[in-house]
Amino acid sequence: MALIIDTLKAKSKPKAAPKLPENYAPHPTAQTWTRAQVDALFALPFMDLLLKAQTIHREYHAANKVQMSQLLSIKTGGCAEDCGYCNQSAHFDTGLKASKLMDSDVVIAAARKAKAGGAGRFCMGAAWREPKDRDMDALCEMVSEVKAMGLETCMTLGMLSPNQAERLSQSGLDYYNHNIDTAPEDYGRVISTRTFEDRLHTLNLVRESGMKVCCGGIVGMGEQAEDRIGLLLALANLNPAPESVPINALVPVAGTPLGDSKAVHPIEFARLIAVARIMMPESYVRLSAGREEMSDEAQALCFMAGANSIFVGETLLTTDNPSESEDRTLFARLGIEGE
Ligand code: SAM
Ligand code: DTB
Ligand code: SF4
Repeated sequence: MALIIDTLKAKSKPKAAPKLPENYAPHPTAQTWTRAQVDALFALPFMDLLLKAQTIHREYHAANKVQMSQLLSIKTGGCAEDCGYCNQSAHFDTGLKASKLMDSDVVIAAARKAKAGGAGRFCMGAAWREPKDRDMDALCEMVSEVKAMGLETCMTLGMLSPNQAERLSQSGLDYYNHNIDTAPEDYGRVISTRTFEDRLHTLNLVRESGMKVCCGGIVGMGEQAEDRIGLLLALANLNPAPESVPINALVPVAGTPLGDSKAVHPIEFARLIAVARIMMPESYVRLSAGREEMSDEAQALCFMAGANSIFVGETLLTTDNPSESEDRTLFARLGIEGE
C-alpha cells in the first residue's frame, strides 16, 4: 500500500507550469453549445447575424483571404455504401462509370497541376466504405509525394482502422476528411449502411493519430431546420471542433434517392454559414459543393458570413465546379486573395 501511495505522490509532484504562447487563450470552441443558443443565433435578423459573424471572423482570420483546396477522385464509383445523396454508390443507377484506384504517378501529376493553379491543399477522395490494407502502400506513397511538393495533403477514404490512420499520419497526411453530413437524428433517413457512431469512431482515430480533422455536412437534402441545427451542434461540440468544416449544398444527381431535392435559398444558406462561423471561430469554414449553381452574389454573402475556404478546379470529385477563370474573376471583383 505504502508503495502505491509513494508512487502516486511521485506522479502528482507539482510540475513547472507549462510555458504558454504569448497569444494564448483558452480554446474558445471548448464551450458546449446548446440548442437554445443556436436557435437564438438562427432567429437573429439577417444583418445582425452577418455583422456578428464577420466581426468574429476578423478576430480569428485574415479578412479577404480565402484558402483554396483542390479535389481529385482517385477511385471513382462502385461504393458499397448507400448514401442517398451520392452518385458513386453501387446501390443506385446514375450512369457513372466506376474505375479502380489511380496509379500514383497520375495522382502526383494532378497535384503538380493543382499547385501551379494556386491550390494550397490537395484532397484525394475515394469511393470506398473503407480502404483495403493492400492499397495502403500506394496511398501512403501518394501522400508523401504530394506533401514533398509543398502542398497540404488531405484524403477522404471512408472508415479507417487504427493502423491505417497511423500509417497515413506517418506518411505526412495533414487532414482527413470524414463528414457527418447531417444531424445524428436525421442520419438514418439518408444512409442505412453505417451509423453516425461509425463516423465518430473514425473521427476519433484520426484525432488520436495526430491528423487534423476536416468534417462537415450537406444541406438541401430535404432536412428540417432543426436538423441543420443538429448538424452544427454535432460539429461544434466535437472537442476540439474540426479544423476544417466543409458545408456542401447538395448537388442533386438523377438516379439517387435525393436527386429531386429542392435547393436551399441562398439567404438561408448564408445564414447557416454565419452560424457555423460563430460556433467554430477558429475553423476554416469551406463553401464546398454546390458553388457551380450559386450566383456571385450568393457566394459573396457566404464570404461575408465567414466562409474562408473553397474547392477550386473545374471538377469536385465527379460533378462540376466553377472554372479557374470564373473564380479568378470573382475574387478580383471582391478583392479576395487566395491564402
Ligand atoms: N467515401 C468517402 C466518404 O463518404 O467518407 C469519401 C468520399 S465522399 C464522396 C465525401 C463527401 O462528399 C461525402 O461525405 C459528402 O459530404 C460529399 N458529397 C457526396 N456527394 C455529394 C453531393 N451529391 N452533393 C454534395 N456533397 C456530396
Ligand atoms: C466535402 O465535404 N465535399 C467534397 C469533399 N469533402 C470530398 C466532395 C463533394 C462531392 C460533390 C459531388 C461530386 O463531385 O461527386
Ligand atoms: Fe460511398 Fe462516400 Fe459516396 Fe457514401 S459518400 S456512397 S461512402 S463514396
